Amino acid sequence: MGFLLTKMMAVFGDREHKVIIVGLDNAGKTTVLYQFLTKEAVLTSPTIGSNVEEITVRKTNFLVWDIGGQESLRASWYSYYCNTEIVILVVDSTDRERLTLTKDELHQMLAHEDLQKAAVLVLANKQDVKGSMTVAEISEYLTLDSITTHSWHVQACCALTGEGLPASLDWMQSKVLAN
Ligand SMILES: Nc1nc2c(ncn2[C@@H]2O[C@H](COP(=O)(O)OP(=O)(O)OP(=O)(O)O)[C@@H](O)[C@H]2O)c(=O)[nH]1
Ligand SMILES: [Mg+2]
Repeated sequence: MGFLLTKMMAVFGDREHKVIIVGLDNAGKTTVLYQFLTKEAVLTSPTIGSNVEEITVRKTNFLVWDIGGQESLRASWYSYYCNTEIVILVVDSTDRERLTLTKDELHQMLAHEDLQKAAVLVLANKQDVKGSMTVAEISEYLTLDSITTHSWHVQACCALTGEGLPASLDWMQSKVLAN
């Protein structure tokens, strides 16, 4: 019976793994979501509420929620946390002024009880812009090395071209398959 179930899961795919995409407004979250889905850059406008899409990576199904990042919306991020396996934090690598704010949001999120088992993927987005912060700079500002309670990974990317996003999906898949 166990063998049959394993076979069926291999053929029809696994259950859905919940992912949330968070980050400040204008970070590029919606662009990331639709680049994951369509492999193209879409025209976006600020997200009021959320978008949700199913994304399949070699038979691993993710249900991906892209949540609006404007200040007034951040207070309700927590309502999306329940059962989340992966948190994607999108950072605008050109936005040096608000990196402290992103750091505060990240560490506040990690303290939430509904995210205790979640893994964190930090996307250093907008790497195409000249003078954008490097992965090393962002990791240092966000004090990622101090995170010992959650599994985390940081990835440089450009959501407009999709560069760095296939590697992100590979990491996400390896995380959920390891659980
Ligand atoms: N240069 C550059 N621009 C990007 C990149 N990713 C997104 N953008 C642009 O950044 C702007 C904001 O992108 P969105 O995806 O709407 O940002 P968001 O994080 O969803 O914003 P909210 O919904 O308000 O929280 C848009 O003009 C995008 O085209 C990137 O990698 N490089
Ligand atoms: Mg958006």
